[in-house]
Amino acid sequence: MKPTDQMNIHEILSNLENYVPRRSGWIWRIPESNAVYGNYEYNDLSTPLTNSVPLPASKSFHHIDPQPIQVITTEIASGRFEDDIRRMRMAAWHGADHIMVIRTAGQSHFDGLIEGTPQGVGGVPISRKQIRAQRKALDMIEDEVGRPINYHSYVSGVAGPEIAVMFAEEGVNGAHQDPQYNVLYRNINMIRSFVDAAESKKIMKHAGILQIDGAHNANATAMEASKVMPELLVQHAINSMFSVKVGMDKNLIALSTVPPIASPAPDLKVNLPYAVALRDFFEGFKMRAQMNTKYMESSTREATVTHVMNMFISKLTSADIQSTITPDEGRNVPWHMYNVEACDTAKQTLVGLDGLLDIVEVKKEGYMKDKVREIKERAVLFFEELLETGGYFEAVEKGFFIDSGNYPERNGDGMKRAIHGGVGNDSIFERDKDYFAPVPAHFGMNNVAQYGLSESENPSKLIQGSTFEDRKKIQYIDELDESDNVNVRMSESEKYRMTNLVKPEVEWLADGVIVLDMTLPVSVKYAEAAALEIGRRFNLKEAIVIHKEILHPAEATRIQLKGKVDFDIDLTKLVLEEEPILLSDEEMRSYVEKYPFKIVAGTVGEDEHSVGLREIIDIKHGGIEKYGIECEYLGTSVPIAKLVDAAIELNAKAILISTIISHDDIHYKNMKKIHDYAIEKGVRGQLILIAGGTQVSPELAKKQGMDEGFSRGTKGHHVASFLISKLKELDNAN
Ligand code: Z98
Repeated sequence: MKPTDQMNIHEILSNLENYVPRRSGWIWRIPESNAVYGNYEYNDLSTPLTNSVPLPASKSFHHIDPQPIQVITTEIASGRFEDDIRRMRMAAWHGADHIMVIRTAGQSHFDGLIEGTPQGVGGVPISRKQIRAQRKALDMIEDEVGRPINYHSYVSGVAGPEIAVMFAEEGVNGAHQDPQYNVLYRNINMIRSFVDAAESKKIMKHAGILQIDGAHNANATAMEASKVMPELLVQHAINSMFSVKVGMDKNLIALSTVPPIASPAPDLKVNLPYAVALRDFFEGFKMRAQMNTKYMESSTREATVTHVMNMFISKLTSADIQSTITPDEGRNVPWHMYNVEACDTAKQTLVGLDGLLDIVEVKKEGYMKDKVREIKERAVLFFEELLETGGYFEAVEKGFFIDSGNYPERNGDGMKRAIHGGVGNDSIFERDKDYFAPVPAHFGMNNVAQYGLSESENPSKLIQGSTFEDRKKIQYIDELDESDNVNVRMSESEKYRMTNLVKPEVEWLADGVIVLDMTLPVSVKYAEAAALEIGRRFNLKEAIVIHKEILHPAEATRIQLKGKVDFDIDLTKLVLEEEPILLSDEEMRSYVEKYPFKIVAGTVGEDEHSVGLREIIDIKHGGIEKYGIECEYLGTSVPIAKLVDAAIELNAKAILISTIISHDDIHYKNMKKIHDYAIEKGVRGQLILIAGGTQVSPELAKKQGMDEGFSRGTKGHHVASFLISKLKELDNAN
């Protein structure tokens, strides 16, 4: 795959039945010791990428792209796995190496695997074909970025063990697995869920799959998330210890932790002691830190600040995986650009906080000590009461969990589930004495002795290998539904796939979605209606307001409006502007240092508009002075002759003239005048003449005798690049 080429999804889908994932198991980032990038030494980096998109500001730091040590997660959930593949590639280039694919709504209740590739709602239907295609794509993407990419989805619901087997077969590297999730959030029978979990965990262990638990869901569902802190610790404890007992390594057991509250509450005062208490209790386990989404509204700015605040805690408490949920959760629009932005926010923050723990220390006395102890005590008391009640099942039946009281306070609004209730009730049977499963990863009693095998032997050898050892035994089923499948979807958008036609896209190829961002000088009530009317006049289809922000109750409202355009753009019909050749800052500085030169400048004719020209000259906004070019500014409304005479007297190499006024083409007339006067004086050959201004067309300026013209949007960098390139050209010519 070439970095300059788009991914060919057809190619990924072809010959899938024979594709063998190249590896299984989770891979952590590799630390980079003694990392030096540009002028800086770093303490907590991982090895760099071979292909990536650095942060925008890296341009001022020799284009470096240091990668933090934390694994970075992005959640992908568009409903069309084929379009998500392209999003995965973008995210990987921005530093994501944990791609979490959210499942379609309702899949938890499917009692078995599904086949084919139907379209999903709020996520993709997890199927073998979908998983295999995405893992295949990620195998290619990880070659491209030069870093292993962990692929992740969910081992939950009534088909948990079946999914775990499929994940092990298909090289999935991480999964959420926590029976409490089934019980509390999906009303799946608790006995069934715990039995299934034992089986699933055993399989995940066999395949080296990292497990993430489900405690974060209590943050999201609790009435007040700070009140469930004791319960969160209890939930983590139950799932972690269960996993350890099944045989998983602590190194592959991750706790899903979310800071419970968000600003304007005092974020750090609550979230930091909680994070410290968690680390104290669960030493040796891994932490997957996720941002707080409970209090997230549709403001991307607010969500980003919460994300950054949360990452400060991650860095202070050494989280291992940093999840990046985007404001999409707030407004339910899974967009490519927000995946990319959130990955950049994580990278920027974590790299920016490099070395934090070598600089500051979290206090172990006073407020922190008291608060951490209080959280731990509440959690221990909660657990003690749970045991006294008879255990987890009885406690759930009594509504211990997701209660909005701060334990030991209880408000009686917890989520009660009956031990003998829920989906899949009464579906667990005791194994017969001669029960035998010819598989290498199996929980509990397996009567291998009856076939003359010892405990240490792999029972699957009796069937010449299970699907884990012999891939030929895996049943690959392609599409089952004729109308709801990837081939049909792709044929509908084929016109836009790697062709010269383009439509805007935020979610699916050629969905045509764009966002208009506007400020309306009225109250929110009118602003919303006015924005929709603007959408109509823009001919936007399905326009809806996705964000409104009061700038002042009466003065103004900011609105973001989303809608679809129904036209496309033919790339072959576009007139592309020639890219200016820009020299690097270093190259320009070293040239001027070696060959210092001067320029003279002024606005000409009767033009008093000096701002543009000063921006081009003054160092303040990156003008040409910055590179060491000496500038003699002669002021405004300078006569043409004065500029040329000054240039001769000062031995300047160039004259910069500027005009905004363009009545009667006065700007072009002045250009011609200065060119002619320079000829008359016999200096045109040794002077570079440049004209700038908002109404200047470079082509027309050149027609009037200028060496170059610059229009709107010009920066000092452009002018300096031109000047120095031209001087080099003249030097070479002489
Ligand atoms: C995350 N932001 O992944 P359904 N098990 C657990 C979960 O947390 C989830 C599922 C299963 C979240 C995304 N989490 C939502 C512990 C979902 C998914 O029933 O298929 O939706 O299960 O961190």
